[in-house]
Amino acid sequence: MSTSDSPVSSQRDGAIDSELGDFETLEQFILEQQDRFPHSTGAFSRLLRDISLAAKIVNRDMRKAGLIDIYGSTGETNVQGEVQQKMDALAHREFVLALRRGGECCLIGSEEHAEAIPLSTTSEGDGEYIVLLDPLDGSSNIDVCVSVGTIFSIYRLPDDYEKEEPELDAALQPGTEQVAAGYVVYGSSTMLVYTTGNGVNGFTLDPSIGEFLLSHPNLKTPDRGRIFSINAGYYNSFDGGLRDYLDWLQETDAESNRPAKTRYIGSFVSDFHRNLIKGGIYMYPATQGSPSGKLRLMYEANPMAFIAEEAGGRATDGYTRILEKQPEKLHQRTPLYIGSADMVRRAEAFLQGEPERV
Ligand code: P6P
Repeated sequence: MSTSDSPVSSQRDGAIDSELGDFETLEQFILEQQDRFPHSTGAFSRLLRDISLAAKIVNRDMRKAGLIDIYGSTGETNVQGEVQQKMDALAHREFVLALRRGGECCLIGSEEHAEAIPLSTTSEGDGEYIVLLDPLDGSSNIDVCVSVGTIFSIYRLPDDYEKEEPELDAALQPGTEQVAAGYVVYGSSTMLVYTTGNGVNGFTLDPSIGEFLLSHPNLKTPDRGRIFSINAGYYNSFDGGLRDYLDWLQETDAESNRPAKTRYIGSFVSDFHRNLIKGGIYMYPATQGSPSGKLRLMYEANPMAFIAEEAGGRATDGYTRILEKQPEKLHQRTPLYIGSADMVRRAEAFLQGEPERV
């Protein structure tokens, strides 16, 4: 009798199969994607590996934040004038360390650092990639166990860049020039979602083996949904067209599946991820407190806009496609309307005074 027929081995195999499943790891997926580009050197694959390593370390610390005294603030404020949380500083440090050690990144722009950070990495010279980073978005939610996230955007150092050491000007490229973008959501499970311009793929961390496993291949977002995410507390300071749009969403009309539902976590990554899967729109418009909006173009709006468009969605500032905005500063902000394409188009129509346009 072959062992594979014995009741014990078949039971054991069955248990093993159900445990491991036929999931593909992030590393295997990255290498497969690399094989599609015959001239690839593997540098980009190693860069993604470095980012996923830092994400696992941040995840590890996040899951025990209350036990290792990393709740609360550092007592500092970041370049945005916002109170810096201890986890913000820790996440920033982990990503910078991983990218420095990995040797594929030559410049980092981080929400947690006023200036761009050059990484002279190896004796053979610098890496060829630039990484823009929000190390931990929504971090004020950590102390109350609400999900948060990391957002990253990757550019190539321009071939004709002449300065010996890369500076900020090398990073100030429109979002259309991104070679990759992604986010990590530290939620009920930890997921890494990214695109390189060939669709969007989501990987769930299996902490028992320390691997991100392909759980959401070729993610597409619905053209419309029933969810809108906005801080309604600022309603009175919103543009009239936006107030009209919010009023429209809350009217009762069964044919157009209204009233819509409001869901607003206060963590952009979490609101974005839910809307990506279920359909919906996230809005952070210009307000009295944030006349240019609150979200940052380089390391929040652009990467998420790349992902949204790759998943069939849309992202604008109400008037201009996010990916086509020419950045002037590392930390510049932008109004942001992002998510299901039909919902973003309708928001634009209201903002532009043509509500009947769609
Ligand atoms: P408000 C977190 O600080 C953040 O940048 C986003 O993650 C979130 O959606 C937004 O700000 C929340 O801002 O003004 O509604 O508290």
